[in-house]
Amino acid sequence: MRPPVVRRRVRSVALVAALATSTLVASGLPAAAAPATADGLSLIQTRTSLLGTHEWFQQTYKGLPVVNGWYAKHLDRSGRVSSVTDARKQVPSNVTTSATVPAAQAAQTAQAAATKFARAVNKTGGRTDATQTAVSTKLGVIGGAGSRLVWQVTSRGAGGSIETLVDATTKQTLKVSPLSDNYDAIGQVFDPNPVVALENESLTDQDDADYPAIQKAYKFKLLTDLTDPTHLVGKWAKIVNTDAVSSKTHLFNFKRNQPGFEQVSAYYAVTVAQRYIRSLGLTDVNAEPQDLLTDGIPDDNSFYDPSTDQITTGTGGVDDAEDLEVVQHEYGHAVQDDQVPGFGASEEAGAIGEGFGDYLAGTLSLPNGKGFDPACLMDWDSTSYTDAPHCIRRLDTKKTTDDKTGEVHDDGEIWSAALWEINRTLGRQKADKLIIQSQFYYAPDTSFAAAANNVVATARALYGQQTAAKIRPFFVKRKILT
Ligand SMILES: [Ca+2]
Ligand SMILES: [Ca+2]
Ligand SMILES: [Ca+2]
Ligand SMILES: [Ca+2]
Ligand SMILES: [Zn+2]
Repeated sequence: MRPPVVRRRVRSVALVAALATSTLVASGLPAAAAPATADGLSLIQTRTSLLGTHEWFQQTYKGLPVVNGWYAKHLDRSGRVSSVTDARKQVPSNVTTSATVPAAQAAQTAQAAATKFARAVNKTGGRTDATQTAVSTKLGVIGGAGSRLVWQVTSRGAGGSIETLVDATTKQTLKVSPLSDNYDAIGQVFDPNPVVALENESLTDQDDADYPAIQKAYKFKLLTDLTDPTHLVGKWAKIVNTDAVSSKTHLFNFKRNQPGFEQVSAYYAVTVAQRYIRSLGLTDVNAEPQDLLTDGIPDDNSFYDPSTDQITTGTGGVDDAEDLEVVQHEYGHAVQDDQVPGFGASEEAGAIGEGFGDYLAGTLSLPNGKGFDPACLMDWDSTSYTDAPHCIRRLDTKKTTDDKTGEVHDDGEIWSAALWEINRTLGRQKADKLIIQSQFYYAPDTSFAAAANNVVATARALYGQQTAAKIRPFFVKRKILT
């Protein structure tokens, strides 16, 4: 539960002493009517910030929560109350606490009201499953004018969560309010791709058909961070196609034989990648809407163009954007280009670019790959041009610098193999944080050896000498370092 942002009033420090001694009297609340705790406040959370701690309390009335009744004490680092936030409501002492409307009836009333609300605001219009289902029904008291006992019902549906207040005496619906009011949409994707999802190496493109065997691979996913109410334009990804799809219902339900499918897939691939990078604490790494042009070329190829800062995906064989790993490989280039202007200005730097793109796709697929050959890349796109098992490249080759061919994708396997072993040894998040952080120090024309030294130095700075010593041998094994 989170206290509401609005309605907080911060009192001056001068008032703190008075509140501390006779809090309820000072605020005009009935001091006698709060048996649950001495002062009618129940501690719900304590947070530590840079300047002290913040104790948040739920206001109670005869043991029941007061809806939107909050109180917080802000303590400085020496433990002294520096200010309080008082968002309590007045509740007269004659408000009843025994409901005449049973919980089940209240839940039913709330579900109906919430479903009607969801349809009215067009959050779920056109969907067959607009229905809201009650997931929690609790007694509470609303304060202020019209103070009374209510059932506080939280319901959930495809369009999000809704809170409904039902009068516990008259069964009247008092208030319906969305708890998750944002532009998040829902769309279907393959995650990370059908070969991995269905663990089936015999699936083929079949000329972009939506055939029965592949339909089991569709997954509904939340399309988060949208900033446009109807288009796939958000904080981290932006579809720039001239045939960009739109939806007024927050539902982007396309099959793979429709161009909208690649658009949803690319939007999703980039947004989850950026959100993951941010979750590592790296909040300034290509932190902008990534332009995405899907089905932009007929070739069986995709690319990131640093001069336009755009990713373009092709339609040769399997449409490239149907495979999250293709999009995320390209996003790897966009990430490095954002960290180091002009990155890739030498053959080895170019190979590091390809190796990191592969690595990023591989590490992002780990949670959803169910352990099905996680070192194999672009398992679905590559069904068009490889024999089973279908991998454009792998993260676990035995390559060393002795195997260099001068072709950046081939040589990228030398780099990605070292990164992958770091990932398998340190764990995914620890390794990813280290590797992406290290890239800030790369020169645009770096060498394998210089970049490897950056990774080791970054490991030392982030995690200490032991970890640095643990990962260095992976570069030695590849003859990148001696
Ligand atoms: Ca397609
Ligand atoms: Ca960029
Ligand atoms: Ca393709
Ligand atoms: Ca894969
Ligand atoms: Zn590439």
